[in-house]
Formats: sequence, structure tokens, C-alpha cells
Amino acid sequence: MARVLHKEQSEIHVDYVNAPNQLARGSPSKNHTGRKLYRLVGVSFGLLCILQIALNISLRLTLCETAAEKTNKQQQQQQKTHQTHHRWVYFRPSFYYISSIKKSWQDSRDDCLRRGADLVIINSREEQVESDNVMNCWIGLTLRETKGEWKWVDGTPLTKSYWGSGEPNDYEGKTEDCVEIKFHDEENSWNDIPCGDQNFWICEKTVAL
Ligand code: GN1
Ligand code: CA
Repeated sequence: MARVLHKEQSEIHVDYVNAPNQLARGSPSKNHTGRKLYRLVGVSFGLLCILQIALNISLRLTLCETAAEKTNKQQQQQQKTHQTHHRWVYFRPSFYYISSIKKSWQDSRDDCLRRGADLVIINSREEQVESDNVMNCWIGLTLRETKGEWKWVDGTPLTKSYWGSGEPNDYEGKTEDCVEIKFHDEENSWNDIPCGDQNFWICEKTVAL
């Protein structure tokens, strides 16, 4: 193998004959590569740590957000439930809801049905007196599709009635097939009016307590 070509080179370059010994001790270039490798491993590890921390933070933030969203949703649901129930009043044995807007008889009934109730059926004097605190409210009594017989929304026929004076009268030849409580504070307070008229309404929900 090449020993030394020039004198200068012999001063500068390593004698290959001695190379195995030098390798055993570890050459400077090998040391350099090793350091590079250590540095690379170190940097990679550092990067991995940073990535892990970032992941942890983002995961925690997401979980916190999800928990906050859940609490928010629960609160909204509670609020909604409260809003839908706070206008119900209890009068044994039922809960009553008095609307704050007006609708036709059928639309009013549909609203009650959506609330798990139906238009009020008055089957006691107490119930009539209690319902009489309102004016112009639909009740669950109709002639519609009943072959001329007054019937409650549960299909039972009318036995005890509380018609106002002169009612029912199909006023001025109009078809007045639905019933409202018309006269405030009078026991005989019912009036027949056209089912398409706009009125407030009373829903009744019977619940076993
Ligand atoms: C009449 O005038 P008013 O609205 O109080 C009528 C009722 C009718 C109603 C129709 C004594 O009541 O029977 O259903 O119009 N009252 C009388 O709008 O005839
Ligand atoms: Ca009438």
C-alpha cells in the first residue's frame, strides 16, 4: 500500500501502516460522526417531546371544550324544559296550560298534542269554575265530524254543559262547530264559534302523581 509519497505528506497524513492502531483508538472523523449521530438522536428526542407536549395540550383543550359544550347543552336543555313547563298549573287531577298566542281550534289542539296533552275536557263543576278564569279560550268540545252531536276530544259525548245565555246558536247562520270559554267569571260561559277563528286555548294533561 502507499506508504508516504512526499515528505510533507508524511508530516501531514497518517501512515496507513499505523492505521489499525489509530482506528482502535478512534479516529477523529469517526468521533465526529458519532457526535453528529448523538446530536441527531438528541434533537429527534427533543422534537418528539415537544410533539408529545403539543398533542397533550391540544387533547386536553379538546376534552375541556367537549365537557364545556356538554354542560352548556345540558343547561340549555334544562332551560328549555323549564320554559315549556313553567306555564303549566296543577289543579287536581290534571296540569293545565294556557296559551299566550291565538290559533284555530285544530291548530290549538295540535299544539296540545305536541305537548303530550289535549284540549281541556271539562267534566266537573270545579274544573269549569277553574277554567272560567280565562276568556276566549278553546276547549276540547266540538261538533266537527261527530254527526251533529257535541263531543269531547276523547270521543265522549257531552253530558253536563255550561253554555252562555242563548248559546249554542250558529250565530247569523254561520257554522259554529267549536267551543270557547267566552265569559270571564260566569259559570255558564261557553260559546260556539267557527273552528277557524283565532283564539287562545287550554291544554290539559292528566298525570299519575
Ligand atoms: C256574538 O258579539 P259577540 O262576539 O260577543 C254572538 C255569539 C257568536 C259570536 C261570533 C249573544 O258574540 O254567539 O258566536 O258573535 N253572541 C250573541 O263571533 O249572539
Ligand atoms: Ca255562538
